Amino acid sequence: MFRFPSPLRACSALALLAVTLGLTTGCGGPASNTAEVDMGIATFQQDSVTIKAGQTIHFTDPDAGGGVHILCVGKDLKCVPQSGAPAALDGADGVTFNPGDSRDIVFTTAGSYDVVCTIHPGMVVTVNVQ
Ligand SMILES: [Cu+2]
Repeated sequence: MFRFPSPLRACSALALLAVTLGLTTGCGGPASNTAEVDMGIATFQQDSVTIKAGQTIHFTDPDAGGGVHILCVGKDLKCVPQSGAPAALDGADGVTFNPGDSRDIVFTTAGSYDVVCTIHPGMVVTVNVQ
C-alpha cells in the first residue's frame, strides 16, 4: 500500500537534494559552508571569525561604505607568509579589493591566520580554522 512520506522524511529528502545541488534549505538542513567577513572604509566589521577546515570565507567590500583594501596574511601592514594559509592571501603583494568587490577564499588547513590590510593600520581579522 502506498503511503505519503511524513513531513520529516520529505524534509530530509529535500535536504539531501539540496546537498547534491550545493544548496541549503530552511529545513534545518546542512549548516552553511560559507562565513562572511565584511569590510568598512578602513576596517573589518569583525575582529575574528571561526570556521572549519575546508570552509570558505566570503570577503565583501561593499559598494557603499567600503574602501580600497589590500589583504594578505601578515602583521602590521605587511604580508608575512604562513604555512597553511590560502594561496590567494599568502602572496607578497596581497589581494586588492575595491568597493563593490567580493571574493570567496577557501581555508583548507587548520590554524589561526591574521588577515591584515596593508593600507590601514589596525585593520585585521583573525581567522580561526578548526
Ligand atoms: Cu584596508
